[in-house]
Amino acid sequence: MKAVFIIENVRKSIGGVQMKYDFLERLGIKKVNSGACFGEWIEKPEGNILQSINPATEEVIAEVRMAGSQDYEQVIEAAERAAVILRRMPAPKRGDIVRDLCNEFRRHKDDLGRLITMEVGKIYEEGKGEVQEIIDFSDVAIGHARMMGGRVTPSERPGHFTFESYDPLGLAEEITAFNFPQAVWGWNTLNATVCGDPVIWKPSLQAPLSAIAVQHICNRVMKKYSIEGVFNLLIGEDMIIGDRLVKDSRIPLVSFTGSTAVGLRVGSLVTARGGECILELGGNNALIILADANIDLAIKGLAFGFTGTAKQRCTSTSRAYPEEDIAGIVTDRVVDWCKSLTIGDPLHPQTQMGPLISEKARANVLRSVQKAKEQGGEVVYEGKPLDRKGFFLEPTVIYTKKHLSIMEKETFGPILYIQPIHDLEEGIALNNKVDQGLSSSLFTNNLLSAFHFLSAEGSDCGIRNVNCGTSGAEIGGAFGGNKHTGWGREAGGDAWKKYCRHSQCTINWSGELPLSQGIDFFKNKK
Ligand code: UN1
Repeated sequence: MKAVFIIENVRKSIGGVQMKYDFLERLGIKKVNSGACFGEWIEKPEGNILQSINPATEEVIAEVRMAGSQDYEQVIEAAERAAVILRRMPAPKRGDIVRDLCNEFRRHKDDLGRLITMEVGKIYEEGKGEVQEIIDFSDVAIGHARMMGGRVTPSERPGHFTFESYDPLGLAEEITAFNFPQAVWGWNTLNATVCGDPVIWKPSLQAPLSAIAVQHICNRVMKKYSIEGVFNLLIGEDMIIGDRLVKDSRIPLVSFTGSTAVGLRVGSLVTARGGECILELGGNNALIILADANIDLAIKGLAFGFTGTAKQRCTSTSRAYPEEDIAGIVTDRVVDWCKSLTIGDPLHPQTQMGPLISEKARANVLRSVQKAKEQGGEVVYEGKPLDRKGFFLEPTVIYTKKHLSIMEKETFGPILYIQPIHDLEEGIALNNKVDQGLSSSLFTNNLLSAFHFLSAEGSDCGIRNVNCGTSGAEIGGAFGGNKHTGWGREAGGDAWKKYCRHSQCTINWSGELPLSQGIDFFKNKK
């Protein structure tokens, strides 16, 4: 690959046509960046050089010098020192840090969104949406900082007072994927911060600049507080940095987002050393459409679900199950959508779908299409790679009357399977048939069907929607999946508790020592 540095164009361009890229400078991105930081950048980390590639142009945006073993130790030690300071800081004060961060994210939303677009290829609208997730979640986290109390429970013993207490856990490590290169850091970090845990972030090697830009923001905010080591970055190879982070018993909590295969291995390594995990792994999400549904809505839900973000969300829609009577019309409308879809430069305001992250990702989708054909799937719309630079691939739609084993596998790229169903029961059974259990949708205007789907006998996924698509969850709610999609929740709901040490506390002010369960241990000694 020819290394044409976009970042060099920035310098050449001052006053010239390439000025649109000057946002990279505003975000602190240089031609060669350090990939190790604990508030201060480690100037020359000892790891190899990593190139960040724009998947829409195949140009190198900038380079990163990755972290090595010495850098690792320096960062973890700074984080340990910060843990002592955060532990003493009242939670509402930790909320102030999040508020300051949030203000910076608001200020830089467009620039950060543009960087996401440039580095991972999602359209600018969605790039900004991702930053908005951090802003939205900041509000939730700031609220937690004043609200995250435990319950006071009535004691069974006279003169006793019992309550739950949530205290800082210690260090939290976050290993994130390319497809949400900032937001997933955001949910985890903002919860961790208000709970009092310094964070060590190992971002995807396919999106290092997004992480560096975020780290610059964190550094600026933390200068005001004169504390190092609260927000830390280690960009490094899996075998050098990732493996070490996962096995490091100084880090009690590991939040991992990525494939099921890797996630299950991370989970077993972390639990084997007594650590705790939040795992957000593969999705393979289904959308059921009953004959009574508003078809226009369902098609919109499907369209965003399988072509939004080039179907590279964990929540993207892979499988559509329309009732038999409407299967033909649903298929035709999905094909019409594919024909009308604007694919191209993700920075262009008209574009609806940008490139996939890499050539490997594109080849992987084409392989899945091939397998679906071999298994008897009928290709009703066959996506071709675009004849231009960049990893662009049109969507593919496969129609099948029977379940295909390829439908049990998540393909991270634009492929949709459509299988007609007899009724809701069959739709739910097929929805639940796969190992993954992240998101699910039902489109219907029938109240009974809606509640059935949302009941214990309905969808078994962590996210269950009626009349809205599988992707694009609001972040005030708990985010995560069941079965092979993961353990635990991130973002809203009760997810914050996972970042805390949990204690049940009792104070006895009775002057006696009554035992619980009514045990009279001292009856012979009165
Ligand atoms: C992911 O794809 O890893 O619900 C996260 C959504 C987004 C988050 C997706 N809020 O689609």
